[in-house]
Amino acid sequence: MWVLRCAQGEDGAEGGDVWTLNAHAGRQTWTYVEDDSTDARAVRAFQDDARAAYASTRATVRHSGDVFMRAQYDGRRKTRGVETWRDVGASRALDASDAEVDADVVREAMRAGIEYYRGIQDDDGHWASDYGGPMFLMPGLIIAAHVMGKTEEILGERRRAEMLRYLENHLNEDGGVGLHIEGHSTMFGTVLTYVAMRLLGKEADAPECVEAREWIVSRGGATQVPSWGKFWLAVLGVYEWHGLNPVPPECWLLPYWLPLHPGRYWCHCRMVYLPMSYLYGIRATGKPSALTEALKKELYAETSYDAIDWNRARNACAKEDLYYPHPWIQDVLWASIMKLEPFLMNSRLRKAACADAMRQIHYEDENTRYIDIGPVNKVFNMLCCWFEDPNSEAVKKHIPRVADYLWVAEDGMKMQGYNGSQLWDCAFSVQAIVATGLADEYSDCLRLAHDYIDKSQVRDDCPDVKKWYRHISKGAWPFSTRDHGWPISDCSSEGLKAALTLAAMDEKKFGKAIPVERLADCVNVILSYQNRGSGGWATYENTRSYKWVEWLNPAETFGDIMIDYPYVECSSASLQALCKFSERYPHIRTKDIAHAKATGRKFLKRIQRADGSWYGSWAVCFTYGTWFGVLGLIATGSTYKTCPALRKAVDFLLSKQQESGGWGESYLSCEKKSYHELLDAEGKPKPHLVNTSWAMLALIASGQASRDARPLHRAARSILRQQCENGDFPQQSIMGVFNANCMISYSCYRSIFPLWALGEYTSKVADA
Ligand code: LAN
Repeated sequence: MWVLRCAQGEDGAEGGDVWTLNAHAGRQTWTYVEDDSTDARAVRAFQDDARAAYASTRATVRHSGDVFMRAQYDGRRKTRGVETWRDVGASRALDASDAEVDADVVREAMRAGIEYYRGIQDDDGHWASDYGGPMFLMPGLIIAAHVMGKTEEILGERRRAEMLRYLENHLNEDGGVGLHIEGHSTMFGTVLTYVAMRLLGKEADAPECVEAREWIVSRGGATQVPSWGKFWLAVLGVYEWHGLNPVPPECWLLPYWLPLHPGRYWCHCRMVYLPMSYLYGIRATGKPSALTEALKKELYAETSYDAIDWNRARNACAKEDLYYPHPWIQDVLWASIMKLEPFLMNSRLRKAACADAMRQIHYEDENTRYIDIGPVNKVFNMLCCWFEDPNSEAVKKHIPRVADYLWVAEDGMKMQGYNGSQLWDCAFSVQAIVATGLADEYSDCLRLAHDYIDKSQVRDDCPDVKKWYRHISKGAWPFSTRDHGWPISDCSSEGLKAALTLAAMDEKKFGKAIPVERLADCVNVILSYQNRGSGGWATYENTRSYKWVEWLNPAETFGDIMIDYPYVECSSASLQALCKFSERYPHIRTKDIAHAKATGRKFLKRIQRADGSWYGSWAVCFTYGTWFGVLGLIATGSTYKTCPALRKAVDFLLSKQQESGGWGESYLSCEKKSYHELLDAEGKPKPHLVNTSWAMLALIASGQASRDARPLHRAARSILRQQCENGDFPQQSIMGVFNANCMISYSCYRSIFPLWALGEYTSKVADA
């Protein structure tokens, strides 16, 4: 089924040609369609407005996520109920008072919110949304397509035009580009964007290129780019391989008992360094061309390319990019391996190691239906397959799956951080809508969502899991789609929580419950994820090695990437899911769940900070972590009266409430690991709908309503005040994060969490 959404045609194109989004079993693909129907014309007119509005606000709010990702939602909006809430709600909600908000007002606001949100639900039951943010992903794809000589086939003219628009839109005022859309300029972002713009056809003397080049060269040139940037440049043929620290594929042949074995790394790290090691092992380099020769001249500060000191370049990194500086031990290690490299290069060992890496790459491709675990290894794996055999079936299967990562919005076409956040958003959406108490009115929407949850559960393990360093996945839920299939602890848990919620509702209205055997499979996965040592849960696998392995982290821009650490989010979600399951099926895995509860609870308490908060690793930041911490404690038996840890957490949250009644946290909290208030242009605290909702959800769960409901009334007002006339909520600054330093957009959060918080507000506060 084709869905017309934000359409972004070529400037000046005739008729109603539009970008359309196709969603099937969660797979999202954007296609440019020539269409002259009235609908298409209307959508095109709408997209032109959105783009113009975006372009005009960009100058002033350049890096604030405030203006992004609004327009794509309006294609199918429904407006029933909106006027009512405006009339009844806004005027009363706006006055700043501590009094309870009238229940009818809240209900009308929630209705308007759900009406809007269900209008953008896809026919397969999930909510498609923009999962962009990082700026270092798309250039890799553009470089790969160029090296493969398949720019036309992989990117095409329409995509290239939108990609160029996107890159230009995210140039900072100083001419550079950040690691992510809201970040300060970095060498990584700027060099890769520069190369991408040039490969997309922009001339070196275009003003955007001149400015970006100036940014690069004035800071020492592309030798200062972090190691992942160096790697891409080497593949393109505009950087020398001996100017890179080694990535020897032989490390895969080490015995697994070594804590340093790559099979023990965090799966994202492992899956990126795997194809990198193959490409490094064969020194995979694109053909030289006039353009690559030109780039060799443009990117560097030295008088000529031949004058570059590659040995010095190996460890060079611009200060703007340095988040995790190499410890000296790494420099010693790489220098020693560099000495061995000439002997390894054409050896039989190298051949065997590359063959082994290639087998693992094919395994990953086949078990994710060529989507791969993430956008980085997707592109590297495709390139490996091409270097192995440019005419292979593998290359043919890879190319159509590029579309799964591309998203069009008013800022242009971007490469997303994953193939979407489908299951994750859907599982939260179900819980949020049910919490509003309006489920009966929106049973059609929940029934569809139920279908998505049902269909996206992973039904089997991958073959020979141990041999390929994989964890079990039968019964798990993925973050995005079943096709992708990598299991995750908290996605499984939120999937299970949503499934259990729906299973308790009328089957005739809300769809058939998932059979208990399949829910028990999920419980089995969640239990298997708990780490014996810490008692906590990591993301995709168990923690397989020690924290000190982080010394080997070669990626200067990312922190905490080497092993899969236990996190408050994953642990709390797992505990909540296990407890919810136990309530409903007290006789299944009783002992195991009781043990997990007791040890998991200890873990949560142990990692709570002295100020009562928890650091959130996957969204901004302490409000997010503390929401999980609080719900985990409550699920495992805490009450405000009996648990000092819970009381401390509540005090922490209350201490951060702004005068406006909301909470607002800056992404700097993630980077700096201390609480940073979100500020407006004048430096005053600014509320964020999503932070406000997390704080509210935690406080309400702790029983705040019966102690002192006034902070909750003020928080509810803050949310209501910000709702848009059409029932939507504004997209505010970026809320997702990974590896402490890179931000990523969760565009559905602005709908899900305010609804959820208002829902809990009406039920719990009214009851108190
Ligand atoms: C994600 C997205 C989802 C996220 C949650 C489920 C929300 C979290 O609770 C656990 C971690 C997880 C699964 C997660 C890990 C890191 C990911 C995969 C991402 C943030 C999406 C993109 C990111 C990935 C590492 C980006 C590619 C970049 C590299 C540095 C390899």
